[in-house]
Amino acid sequence: MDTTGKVIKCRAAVAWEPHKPFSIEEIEVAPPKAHEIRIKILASGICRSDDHIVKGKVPQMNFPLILGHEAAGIVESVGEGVTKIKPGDKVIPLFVPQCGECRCCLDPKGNLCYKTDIGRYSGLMLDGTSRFTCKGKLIHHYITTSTFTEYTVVDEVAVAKIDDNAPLDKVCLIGCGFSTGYGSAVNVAKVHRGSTCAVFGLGGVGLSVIIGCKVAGASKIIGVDINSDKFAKAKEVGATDCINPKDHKNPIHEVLAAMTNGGVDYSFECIGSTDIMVSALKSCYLGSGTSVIVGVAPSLSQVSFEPMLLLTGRTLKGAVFGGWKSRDYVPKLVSDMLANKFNLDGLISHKLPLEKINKGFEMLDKGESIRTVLEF
Ligand code: COD
Ligand code: ZN
Repeated sequence: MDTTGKVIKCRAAVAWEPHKPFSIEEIEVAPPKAHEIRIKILASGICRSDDHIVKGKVPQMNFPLILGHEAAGIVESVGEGVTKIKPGDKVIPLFVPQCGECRCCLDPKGNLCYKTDIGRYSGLMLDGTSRFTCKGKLIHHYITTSTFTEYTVVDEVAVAKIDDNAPLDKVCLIGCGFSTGYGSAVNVAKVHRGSTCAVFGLGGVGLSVIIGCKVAGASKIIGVDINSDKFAKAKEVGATDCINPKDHKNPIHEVLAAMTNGGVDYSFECIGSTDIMVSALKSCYLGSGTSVIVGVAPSLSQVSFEPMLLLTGRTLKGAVFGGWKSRDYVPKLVSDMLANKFNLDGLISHKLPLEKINKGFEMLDKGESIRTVLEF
């Protein structure tokens, strides 16, 4: 049945209010307006930042809403004026859009886009309205994506067309966690061949940083986590050593300095803790070490450290989405995966149907899963 131009009724996991489990509902998804694309979502990963919203850690967020931002699907229909993407194309929705026109998009160095809804949190399409309703109520969108639903509508600037051969249950991770970690290593830090690296936090994002360090040719990659159960997987994807701060009396930057002739070339904070951000900075070596903030700390928190750490040649950096300009690079990352430049299998620990979404979040909470991919 051709659904083009019609309202689609489908299942979605709706977050009605913070601190409540998701409820699976029948929703209505309006057709795409001009420069919008309606997508049938086939796989969506459960990411830590979705969990932050559920836990009410982003107070500006408008409820009810449909979360999910790490996904892949197939285009169902396109609105007027969409020329480069057509029904049947495989796509990844983008939580950092690329309009191609704003100051950031025109700057070859940055990857943010002024069209992003991160920070503004309107929960609406770029035209200021929503395409979702449920039981007669308006349901908000989430950071230009909303993927815990069988169908979603996304602005054209927030969609990347990918290779027809891409396995959607894997490449969904390129929509957030993988690209964030991998790009932090190869793009933001620019890890060089033969270098030493320390990765703090061995969740899906930290593991993706390790994959990036390995692809870049680092000779020593040290994983740091307070949960030693995370070490086996870290070694499987490329860590050469793993350390647990709980097993050491000395501060962790001293332990790392002893292992690396005075400090690592590159360190990565993949936890979201301001204390660890300082540890990571102290862990990189005097002269030219670089530390990259990857984790998102609680809003309004502050980091404080001795300026001498920077004066003596260290660099502190950060970026969202691994510094990738999304529409330009997501298709390339998918092609690199298909060419076996890296492998995402190790990052997916569980697969569940959409109905089991609450179970997926529970496992994330307990540290039992790396990435759970919901399949529709
Ligand atoms: N010392 C060492 N390890 C620790 C500590 C500590 N003090 N505290 C926690 N850890 C470990 C945990 O045991 C766990 O293994 C790991 O740190 C964290 O992993 P996860 O599974 O909770 O989380 P990830 O890897 O999926 O993501 C972590 C981030 C903090 C990077 C993530 O939440 C985040 O902020 N990412 C996104 C950045 C971004 O661009 N966001 C926008 C959309 S997502
Ligand atoms: Zn832009």
